[in-house]
Amino acid sequence: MSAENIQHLLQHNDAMMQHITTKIIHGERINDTEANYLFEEGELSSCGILANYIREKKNGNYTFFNRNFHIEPTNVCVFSCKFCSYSQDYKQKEAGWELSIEEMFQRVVAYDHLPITEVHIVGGVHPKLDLQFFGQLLEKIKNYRPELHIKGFTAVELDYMFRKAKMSAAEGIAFLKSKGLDSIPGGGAEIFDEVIREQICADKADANRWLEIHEATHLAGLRSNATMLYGHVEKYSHRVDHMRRMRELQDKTGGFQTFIPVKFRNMDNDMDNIPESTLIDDLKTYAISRIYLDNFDHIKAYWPMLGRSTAQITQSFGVDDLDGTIDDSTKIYSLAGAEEQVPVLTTEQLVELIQQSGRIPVERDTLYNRIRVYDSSETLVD
Ligand code: V47
Ligand code: SF4
Repeated sequence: MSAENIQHLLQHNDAMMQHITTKIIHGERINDTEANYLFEEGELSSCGILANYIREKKNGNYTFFNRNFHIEPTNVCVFSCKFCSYSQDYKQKEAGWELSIEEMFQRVVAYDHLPITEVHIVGGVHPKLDLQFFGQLLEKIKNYRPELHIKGFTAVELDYMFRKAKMSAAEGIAFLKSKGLDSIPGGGAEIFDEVIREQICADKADANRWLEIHEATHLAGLRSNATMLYGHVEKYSHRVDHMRRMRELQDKTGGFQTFIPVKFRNMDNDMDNIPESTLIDDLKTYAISRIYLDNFDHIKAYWPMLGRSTAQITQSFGVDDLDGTIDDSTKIYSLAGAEEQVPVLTTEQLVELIQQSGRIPVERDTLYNRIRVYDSSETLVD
């Protein structure tokens, strides 16, 4: 079906669309001009057909998910990103929280009898929580549950920890790896363009530093993810520029696992006058990222932010991975006006949601090893 649809695009009355389609059929990468063209002129349906063709070529009819839970050590943050509805120092509107190592450890203990495979640790940048503190936390979790994959700390958090410890990125990553860190998440990338970054998150790690930390992570043998915060003050060309820098690093290291377009939500932050992106823009952004990032294996949608129905539809626009599973209690999105104020979905519900979209759910671990493939009739019983 996907191949038949793409053949029709070769007869499209738009020559650029025919050209892009031919490239994709031959497995060639599109350039920045072509990506910009898709954003500016591409019809949603055409972008969807191309993205779905690539998605099915790379990942068949499978949609991945994993069972994880979040720990947010603190919402106190030294930075002042304008889109953030979360940071306490900045908003000074409610008491911040700061969890002790023991309190965070007890969150892990609470999952003792549940078959989760990953803990995702991410939070604000607290001026007093340092590399040694987080090293101790990692060590305690690793000693207690060695098989639990620890995905922790955005490049922004790491930048601050490493600078304070006077360590290079390579030294800092090596230290955290020795304590139990297994991979790093994709947050903090926002939009790389320097002028836009100055407007939305002027004081935190810049694009080069974000890329440097991810490169050091890959060179240390750990994988990481990449994100893009879209739908605020940036132009389409900034999205393409952002993805180009990701694609270039991926060519160099191959260390990224997945790309996650993150929709800007405008509730209760300093950018609340900016209207949110439309569903059409959301779907096109997923689709074009799938088309452009030919060296990324996976495109992930974060369902608590988009809502369940939109997350279902994204699976026809390049997405092959849905994040946010059994107990996603992260606050950064619900405070910004995410669709799902209490983002909790049982594994059974997530499996059903994927099956309703005509895809085959696959439970994966963080590194995309398959744990369980659900055939069309199967739902979870444990
Ligand atoms: O970088 C903050 C975003 C990100 C808002 O790697 C907002 O598996 C929308 O990157 N509207 C951090 N977004 C979270 C993140 C992430 C999420 C899920 C999975 C993974 C992964 C990574 O949260 C920040 C920022 O872009 N964010 N405020 C807002 N108002
Ligand atoms: Fe701090 Fe992250 Fe919020 Fe920026 S987005 S203010 S770095 S918590």
